[in-house]
Amino acid sequence: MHTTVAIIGGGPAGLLLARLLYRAGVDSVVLESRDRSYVERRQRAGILEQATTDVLRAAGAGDRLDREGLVHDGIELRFAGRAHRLDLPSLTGGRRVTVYAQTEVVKDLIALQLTDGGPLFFGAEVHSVEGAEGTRPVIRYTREGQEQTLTCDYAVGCDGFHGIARAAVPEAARTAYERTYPYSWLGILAEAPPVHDELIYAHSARGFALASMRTPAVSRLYLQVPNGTDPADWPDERIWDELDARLALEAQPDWRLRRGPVTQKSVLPMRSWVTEPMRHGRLFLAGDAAHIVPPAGAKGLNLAVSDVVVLARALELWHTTGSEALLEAYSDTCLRRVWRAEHFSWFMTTTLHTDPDRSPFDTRLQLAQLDRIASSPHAAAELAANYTGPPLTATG
Ligand code: RFL
Ligand code: PHB
Repeated sequence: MHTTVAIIGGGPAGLLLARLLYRAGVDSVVLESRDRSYVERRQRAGILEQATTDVLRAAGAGDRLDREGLVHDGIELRFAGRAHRLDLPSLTGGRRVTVYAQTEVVKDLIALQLTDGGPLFFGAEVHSVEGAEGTRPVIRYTREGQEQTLTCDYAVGCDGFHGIARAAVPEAARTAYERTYPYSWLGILAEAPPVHDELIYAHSARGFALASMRTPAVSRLYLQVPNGTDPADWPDERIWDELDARLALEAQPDWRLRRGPVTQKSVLPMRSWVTEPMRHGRLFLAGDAAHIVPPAGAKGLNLAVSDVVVLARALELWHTTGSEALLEAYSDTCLRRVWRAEHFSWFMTTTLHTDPDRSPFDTRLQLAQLDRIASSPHAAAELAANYTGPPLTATG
């Protein structure tokens, strides 16, 4: 089989790329190793930047997003027992974010692709990408126990951090930049209405906590925990008690989260990581296959979306005119936005978490920084601009 663009991975990056290419009249095939229900259920991101919702709408995937997505005009920072709201539109000239789970984005894109789009194969595990330096890369994969090959004009690795596409770039041709952190997140999904109508990011001496949501009836909550934590050591009541303690407000001693049945519980390590360049010959990397951010900045899914928007435009230009100009620029164009998001995600992480090796001096610096954000419109505007994300322009 031959296709114009072979897409490895059917997460948000691969699915949206397929959608954008289909609308631009460029053939593609998506190869996804997992089955459909696994991909649709994987609990991950929750916050979509304005540019991301604009792209999803323009791609025809905006109907349910517009009906069910929760548009948020603010976030709350809690530290030193006090709450400070950042009003996103007034700080950014009108930009907002939307709470709409990655699971729902993925469901919408899969449904569209299967009813009106190119081939999307589940259970198709790619083993290798060969010939990226030539004119016709070859993808080898297994599906239904059969070894298969797919040739293409361009291959795109949208196969996430643990994918195989990156390995097709010789080690000498790539550089990785990495930072790990001495803490993880314990995340739960609970059938309990969110306690507040906006997200709460809390700094406390006991560690970071985040109160997010999925729907008006479902909360998504996170606690900073040590690396290597076993979720079994955190019975539900212990989690709720700890969340209450970390989110406590001095002026409202009776403030408590609303509790409900916990339906999912997992521990997520965090890391910052970028591989450069994001292209090798006719192989491109997009989304988590090329870069990872710690989740406190809510940027991972949004970066995956901005990468594939840039790539779809570049492939469309090549397809209609033969010009490779935008393909040549792809890596540099994306990396600019990627490094901005890396910096912001690192900043949110290190400002809000309790480092086990911190000194009291470090904690005072964190509090001084948070106080600056709460009291200076300039500092607040900088955070709000990063949180809502820059617009997607022709140059990324
Ligand atoms: P994905 O979603 O990992 O998809 C990769 C797909 O490739 C498939 N695959 C293969 N297929 C074929 N052959 C192979 N050999 C393959 N190897 C892998 C996999 O099965 C999978 O389906 O990468 P993608 O598309 O780049 O999307 C990236 C996002 O998933 C990720 O950045 C976000 O979830 C990060 N993230 C957040 N991002 C946000 O923008 N806002 C948030 O609020 C946010 N919160 C989060 C997050 C990530 C989290 N975790 C679990 C790390 C919260 C959490 C807890
Ligand atoms: C989430 O709802 O999963 C979420 C929200 C904001 C973040 C990270 C995760 O910064």
